[in-house]
Amino acid sequence: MRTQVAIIGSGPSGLLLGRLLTQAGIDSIILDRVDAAYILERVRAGVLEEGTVRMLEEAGVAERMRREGLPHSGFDLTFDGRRHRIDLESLTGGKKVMVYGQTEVTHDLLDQRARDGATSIYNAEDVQPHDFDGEKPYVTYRTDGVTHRIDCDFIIGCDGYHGPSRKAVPENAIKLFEKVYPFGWLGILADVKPVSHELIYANHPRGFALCSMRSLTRSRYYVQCSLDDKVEDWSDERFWDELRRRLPQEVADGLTTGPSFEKSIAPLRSFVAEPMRFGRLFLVGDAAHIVPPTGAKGLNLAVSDVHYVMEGLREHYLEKSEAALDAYSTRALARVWKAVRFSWWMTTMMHRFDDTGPFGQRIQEAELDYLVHSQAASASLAENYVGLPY
Ligand code: FAS
Ligand code: PHB
Repeated sequence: MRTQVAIIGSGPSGLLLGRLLTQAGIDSIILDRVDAAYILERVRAGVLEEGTVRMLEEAGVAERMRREGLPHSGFDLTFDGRRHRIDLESLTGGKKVMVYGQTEVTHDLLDQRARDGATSIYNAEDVQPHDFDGEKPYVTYRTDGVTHRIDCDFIIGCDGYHGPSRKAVPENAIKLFEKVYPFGWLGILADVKPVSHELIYANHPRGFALCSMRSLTRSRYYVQCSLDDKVEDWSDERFWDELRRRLPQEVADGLTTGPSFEKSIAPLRSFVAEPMRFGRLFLVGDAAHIVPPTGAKGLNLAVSDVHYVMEGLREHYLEKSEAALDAYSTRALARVWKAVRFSWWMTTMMHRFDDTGPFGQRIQEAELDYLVHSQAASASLAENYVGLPY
């Protein structure tokens, strides 16, 4: 088998890149170790930056998002029993974010790829990139016990943190940066009315909490939890009780509770691999970087990587230029590190660490008090949250 671009990973970055390549008349094959149904079961991100919305519109897959998505012009910070709104729209000269679940984005991209009739190979075992330091890279994989080979011009690793692409790079050719946070996020989905029309990020001595949503009738809530916790340790009753304790009374009093239909614990880490290109292998999205979800950056960074690598592939095939491909890693990493910093900063300000203690709590509250009363500080938070320019 042969294609121009072999994409490993059928998550949002692989699917979006595949769609943009199809629109440009460039052939691609997407491989994934699981199937589409499994991918759609994952509950992940909820907030899209304006740049992500633009990319989905460019890909021609924004119609349902425009119909069902929730444009948000601000969010609340709560701390010390107080509640303050960060007015994103006024602080950024009109920018907003779009609340529309990653699951829905993936669904829309999967439907589009099917309409395009482009090739995706699911349940592909032992996918491996080869010879990407030369001019003739190829990918191997196994299905039904038979090993197959795909010859290609480029391999794009959209295979997430645990995928084979980054791991195929020789150790002496890659530099890894990592910070693991000493807590996780316990998240639930429940078909109950969200407690607020916008998101609420809560700092509390008991730990962080986040009130989000997927629609006006489906809520997404998170509480910071111990890494020793297991989902079975958290009944719905315990979750709702803990969430109430971490919110100001007027918010807690307005909470609508109900049975959760999804409950999971995600570990938090900051991670960056440098560089993001190795000959004809390009790392995109979670394959190259991971951020704690506090700043709602993970999915959005994957999309800006797709923007940069697509510019390079378009120039290679349509303009016979290598400039944008050669610039990919530098351009992508410049934006990645700013988002990694912002996500680390928000996580550090909002969460309870083992050594936070009473002094650390006061420092966090003082930083938040300064932030919500300073136009300059709020504007800095807002411009990072809506997404820095590509
Ligand atoms: P993905 O991980 O989405 O996709 C990678 C794909 O590669 C998967 O389909 C996988 O099956 C495939 N793959 C892996 N190994 C393979 C192999 N060996 N062979 C073939 N295919 C392979 N971001 C936010 O902004 N907000 C959030 O709230 C948020 N919550 C998250 C919760 C969790 C539990 C996780 C893990 C991540 C969360 N993220 C969040 C980040 C997340 O949204 C990612 O940034 C986003 O999925 C990145 O997309 P991709 O780079 O496409 O990687
Ligand atoms: C979500 O809705 O899942 C979500 C929203 C904002 C975040 C993280 C997660 O910062």
